[in-house]
Amino acid sequence: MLFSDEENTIQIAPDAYLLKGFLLRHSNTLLPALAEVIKASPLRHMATPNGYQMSVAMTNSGEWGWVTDQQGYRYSKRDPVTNLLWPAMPSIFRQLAVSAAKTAGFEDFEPDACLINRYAVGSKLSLHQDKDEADFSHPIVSFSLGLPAIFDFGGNTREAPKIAISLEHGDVIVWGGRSRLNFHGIRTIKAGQHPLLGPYRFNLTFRRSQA
Ligand code: MD6
Ligand code: FE
Repeated sequence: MLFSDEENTIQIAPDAYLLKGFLLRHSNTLLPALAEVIKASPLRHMATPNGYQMSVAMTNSGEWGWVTDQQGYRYSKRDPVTNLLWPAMPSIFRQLAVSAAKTAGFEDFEPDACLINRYAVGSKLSLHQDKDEADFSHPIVSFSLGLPAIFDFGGNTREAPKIAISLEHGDVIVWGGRSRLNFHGIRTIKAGQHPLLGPYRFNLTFRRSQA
């Protein structure tokens, strides 16, 4: 190994860490599991409460899934497209998310939701807070796969200064505690081809949605 785990764990804010390359050795198990989830609950462009269609395509796995429509943002046990429960969270997803949380100092993370975002070239995610979960004492664990992206990470208000973080295939961000409600977003994805995922970036965010 070129670097120790410690050298790959970079603090980006209070209680927020970038785990550089954390998933790199696991593509061969993660990607087939991702494909299975997407087969059961296909990626779709959801509508925001004010009627726009998101440029990012989404689906979920786990007991709960994040959804948005004209009624607002919320967690739902069922996929509104299939009317079935969301596909179970693959055990490789859960194991890696729990292990990443531990590496960042969050010992008892038990995710009940995994939101899957697929970014095509040209898509982006505007600055937002993740605040639809019941208890902000739980962290969020975020996996980056495929094309690279620039992640803007701000503070507790929309206007607070932001840092730009480059996220590549295999990177994980864990954040919680004092940074849990920080504003963040993904800048427009640039054209490219990833050897495993083609012209796409996938992001998996693991959350504890219920108390
Ligand atoms: C993304 N991620 O990386 C979007 N939210 O595509 C998020 O919005 C996010 O990465 C909360 C915590 C980590 C994240
Ligand atoms: Fe977010």
